[in-house]
Amino acid sequence: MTAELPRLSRSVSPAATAPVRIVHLGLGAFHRSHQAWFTQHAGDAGEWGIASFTGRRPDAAEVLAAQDGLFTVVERSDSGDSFEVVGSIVEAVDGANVARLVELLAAPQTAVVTLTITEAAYGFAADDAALLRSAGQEPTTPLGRLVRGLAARRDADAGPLAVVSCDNLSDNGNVARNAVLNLAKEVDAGLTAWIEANVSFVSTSVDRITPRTTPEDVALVARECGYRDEAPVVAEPFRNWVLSGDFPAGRPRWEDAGAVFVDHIEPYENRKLWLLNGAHSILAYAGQLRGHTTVAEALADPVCSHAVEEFWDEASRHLAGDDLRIPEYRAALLERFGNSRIAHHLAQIAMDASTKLRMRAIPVLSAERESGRSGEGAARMIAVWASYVESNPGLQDPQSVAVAEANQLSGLERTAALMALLDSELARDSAVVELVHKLGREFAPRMQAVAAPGNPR
Ligand code: CS2
Repeated sequence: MTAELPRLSRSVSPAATAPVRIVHLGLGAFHRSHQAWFTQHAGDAGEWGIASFTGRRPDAAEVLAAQDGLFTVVERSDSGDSFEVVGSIVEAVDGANVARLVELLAAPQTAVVTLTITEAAYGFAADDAALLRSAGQEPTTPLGRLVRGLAARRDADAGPLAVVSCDNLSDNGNVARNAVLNLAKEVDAGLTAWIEANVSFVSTSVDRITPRTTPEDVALVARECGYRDEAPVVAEPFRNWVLSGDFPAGRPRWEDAGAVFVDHIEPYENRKLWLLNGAHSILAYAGQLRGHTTVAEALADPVCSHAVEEFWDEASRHLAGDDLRIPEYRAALLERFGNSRIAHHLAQIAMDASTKLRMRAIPVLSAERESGRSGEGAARMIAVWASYVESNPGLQDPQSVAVAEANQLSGLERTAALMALLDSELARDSAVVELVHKLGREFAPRMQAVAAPGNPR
């Protein structure tokens, strides 16, 4: 029955093809439910097409290219689903096609580069630095490829542009700037000067819960929409985008779609990273240790929800400003997490812990200790991770070798070695290590959890 349906395409669902003015690196579900959705809903959407490049594998580009870049956003609320075809991605490209990236970045009409490359991809990649030095070889990481493209833009004298990081990192614009400048040095000294003068790095806080798409979602879209979409994306109704920085070559009117432009982004970033993402990380490890699979299931367990509330009380003390509306934000989060129709898998959140906890637990733990308190709520986030990796040593992590080495140790030594992957100073503080260790024992593994699947982005 499904096989007889027409495949989604621009003839099945007529959508104008806007000219490419945005290049995206990291074509995945979140990019499609967030930046592509906001671009579609900008008042001037007709002028802004996205060319979106995959990361490590070509698959997502192949599936999307076969349907002219179109895909369905399934907006899943407590009460039901609604369906919308998004057409802002006008070109879906294999990330390994660096020649196409270079061509687009050298084009003057390209004005914005957005990134969802995962938190871990902002570290320095020595291999890529070497590839950038050699003219005949192409870099393999997203930022290496971006630097190649920026060099081409300089050579073509194609003018300034904005790079917009949409990854869950605090100060992500500056982190992106530093990472790009470090790699650009490998090409030539003139490139760093050109980037400093011509490329604006915009910081953003992004938010929309986007669980992995399942075969059931694909079947649902076929049934409800009457076409075959091999790449629908499921998302909660809530979405948020806060941006801070310049767009020297222009940008879509994302504010028409609800995006907010601010001068100082840090309080918004911290509110989202600590309250939403921090709670996610607690639920990911504590929840799986206690036998749960999804965010909604874990939150319904009083042991887990208590751990979240305690962490939120600590974090909230360091979130200043009335317009942050912390009580309302917390209440809204409980509702969003409790949406049981969204099967947001804890295993999806658990990956890349060493990068995530550095952003989600450490700032709150440090701030609490500086204020003379124990920081037990934040320490528990680290403790449940430490317990989790004891029984799941294969958890994907950019520092997996160091995690495995720490796992060879035992007791306080092991806890200190894991802490050192997050913050070397706190790892030397024996009171903190003892606290984390003690809290971890309360969540000692009771079950063998399954290995985490690959990264959905
Ligand atoms: C999650 C985020 O996987 C994770 O680490 O905490 O992907 C989270 O769902 C998004 O940031 C929500 O906007």
